[in-house]
Amino acid sequence: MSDLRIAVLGVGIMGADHVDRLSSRISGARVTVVNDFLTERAEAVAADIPGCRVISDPLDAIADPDVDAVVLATPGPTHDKQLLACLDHGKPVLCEKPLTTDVESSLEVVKREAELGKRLIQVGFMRRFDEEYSQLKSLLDAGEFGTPLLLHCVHRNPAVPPSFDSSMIVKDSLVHEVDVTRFLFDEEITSIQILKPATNPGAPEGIQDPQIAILRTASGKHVDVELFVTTGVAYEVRTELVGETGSALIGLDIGLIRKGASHGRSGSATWGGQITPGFRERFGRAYDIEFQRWVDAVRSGADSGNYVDGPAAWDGYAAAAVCAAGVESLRSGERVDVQMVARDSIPGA
Ligand code: ISE
Repeated sequence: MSDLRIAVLGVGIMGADHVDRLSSRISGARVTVVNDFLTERAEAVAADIPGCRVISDPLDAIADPDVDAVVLATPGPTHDKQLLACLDHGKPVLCEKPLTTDVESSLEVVKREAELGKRLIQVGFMRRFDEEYSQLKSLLDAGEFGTPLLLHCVHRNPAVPPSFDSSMIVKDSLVHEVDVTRFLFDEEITSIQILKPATNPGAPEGIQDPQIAILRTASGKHVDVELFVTTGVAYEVRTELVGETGSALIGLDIGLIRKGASHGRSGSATWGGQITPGFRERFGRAYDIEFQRWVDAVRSGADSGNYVDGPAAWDGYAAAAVCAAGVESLRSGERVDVQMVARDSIPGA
């Protein structure tokens, strides 16, 4: 079978990383087209990839006959148009979160895909492919903790881009715990409340950081998340699941543990390891697994019409609905119910 020919749209840090992984670590695929709103940036990326061209209009890149499938790493506000173009051309797409930036357009995308009777859209919630999250999910599904009851999550970033405001902490950072909750518990989130503790004096003026998010699921399970994105330290993402018969904790970054004298001197024993500097390092392997599984699913999708192996358009819509309620709670301080249509009201979703 010939290699899947992929267009990568958006080659900032994340998209350029994806071009690199598709070109060096993923089998069965090659990048034939890149696009970016900064043409020079796209040209610099294409120059390193044999057989890769720049197409300056994103919709032309999607339509190009030399493209079988698309990776979207473009800014969120452009996603709805680009996703609809992928659906119009029947091209499978791996879309970095968010699916789209508002609930209505996310629902529109879900409906349009369902009308086609094919599953073409995968959403880039990479944590589902991380080995520790996968292990936790397998233990949970095997009943190792009895009935799952609670999740305690920590999501800390050393810093965020200057464009980040308080609502981005919900839409760009908390969105991962929203997806993790739905993935681990296999149920929808029905309400959310954002608490606003005293802010970090080191955070940029006007940003509510840290935040505490309290989620409640359809069966009444409780999830709490500490979001703190200006720690100045390193990247820390931890999840503790508490169940009826036990608990498990992942994301401890326990690398090298060293005991004994250091530097040849006695009496100066050390213990501990490195903390991951950023999400690209922490989840690098998860991204590789995600991309390999997506490429394999797309290459074998024609018979079944399913070109997805992972979170789908519905998961992107559900995350958008929870985050919209989260932004509302950030404003009001109240608990806000999540507004979603029933999944079975959209046949095929
Ligand atoms: C970023 O976009 C990510 O997806 C990271 O995983 C998350 O930790 C960070 O807060 C986001 O800004």
